[in-house]
Amino acid sequence: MKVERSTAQWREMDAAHHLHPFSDTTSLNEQGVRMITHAEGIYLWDSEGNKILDGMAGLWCVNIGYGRKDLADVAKRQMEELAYYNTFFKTSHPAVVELSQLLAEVAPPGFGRVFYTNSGSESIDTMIRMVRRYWDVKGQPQKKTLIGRWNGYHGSTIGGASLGGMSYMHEQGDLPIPGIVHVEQPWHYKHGKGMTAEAFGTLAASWIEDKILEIGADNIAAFVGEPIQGAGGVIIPPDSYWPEVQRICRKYDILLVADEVICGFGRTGEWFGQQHFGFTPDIFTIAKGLSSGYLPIGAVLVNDDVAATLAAGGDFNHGFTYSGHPVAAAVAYANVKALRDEGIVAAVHDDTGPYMQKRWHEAFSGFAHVDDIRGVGLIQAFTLVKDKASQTLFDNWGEIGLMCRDIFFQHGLIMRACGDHIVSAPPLIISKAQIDEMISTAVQCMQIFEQKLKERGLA
Ligand code: PXG
Repeated sequence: MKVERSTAQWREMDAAHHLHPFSDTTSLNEQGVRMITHAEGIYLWDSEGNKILDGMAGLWCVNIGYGRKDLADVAKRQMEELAYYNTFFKTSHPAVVELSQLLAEVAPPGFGRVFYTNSGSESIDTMIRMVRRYWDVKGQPQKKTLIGRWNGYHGSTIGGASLGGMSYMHEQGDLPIPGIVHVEQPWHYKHGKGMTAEAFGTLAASWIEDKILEIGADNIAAFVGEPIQGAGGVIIPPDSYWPEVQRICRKYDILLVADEVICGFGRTGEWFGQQHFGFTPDIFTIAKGLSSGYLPIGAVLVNDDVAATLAAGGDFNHGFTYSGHPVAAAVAYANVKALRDEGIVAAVHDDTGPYMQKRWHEAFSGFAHVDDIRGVGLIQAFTLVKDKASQTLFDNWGEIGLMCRDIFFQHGLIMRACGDHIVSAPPLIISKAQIDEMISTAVQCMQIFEQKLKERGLA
């Protein structure tokens, strides 16, 4: 957008008129926003000309990297040809049909059908309505309750925020809605002290079984989880967890839903997180990497049983004006095709993913206040701790994380603090040299951070 104003003018206008997501408007407006004006590859530039390495791929979404002219061309052509038409009343269009077939190709076998939304949150709400409809059609309408996890994140709509396990979201607006319950997350470091990873994974899965037995399998519709919890701080469950969760869901005839909004489209080095962990859900939700964030689009993929059951029920009274929007679908198609045909997902699996994990572990293991260093593919994290030997976390969860995050930001590197977890998920096109650059800046920042901890008497 070519509008020439000064940073100060933009800040003033933003403060006057723009309500930001997940922000304290008063303190944000006092500090003033950073204006991001353009981007290329893995880098952003702000209105003062500063170059920033985006270690978060936007919000875990710009998998293909910024500035792809071919995607812009596709959008322009599609807008000129068919800017919009709906798919409600016995019509379809080439862009959405082509994308649906391509998704069936890249998805694990058996996921041949897709329902479109405009975001991850809408995908979650769509999924909630789908699983409840599924059990209605199956003649078991009492199977209505969904199980989510504490510290899971499934979006901001009323359904998504309810299913997620963020208590600070539940506090605002009387959530969760009825019919949604939570179990503890599979965070080994905190909840499985002294246990082997394998034993802890099995234990964490058993909490789901406990909840099923408490509420009654006849009342449970589905268990829903992110293969790796993203916004919760990159919580990577032990390998024993997901196969055991699958076994439990099958045993009690409960649908298994994977929320692949962050893990999907190559983040773990596989196309979907479920493939990394070796489990097969009945339904999975996607968004973000589907279009690499170039346009808003999300979807829900269902297996043949769910598809057939929904079909047997006749009308499924659900949909959005922009379900399968032609421009978003055309851009998503070009994006997914490029992720596949340019070998971008394969490179994360074979090359840059393993390299990042090696460098990440080596670089941070020497810091006195860094522990639980972890990662898969191009999603990684560590946790800031008060004392490594006793595995003690800092008081006031999140305060130290923000201090650390701000140091990265001041030094031209974006990583996120999720509480005191420092997380990163760069664009999948990041090269090994760029990984080196990212790690070297991060190490410098961590040295400054540990010095600051000392100055403040926290270390
Ligand atoms: N599921 C998962 C697993 C997500 O990560 C959503 C659903 C909702 O998607 P939409 O498109 O409605 O935002 C998400 C979104 C963060 C952060 O701070 C993470 C998300 C969104 C905003 C911020 O880490 N994830």
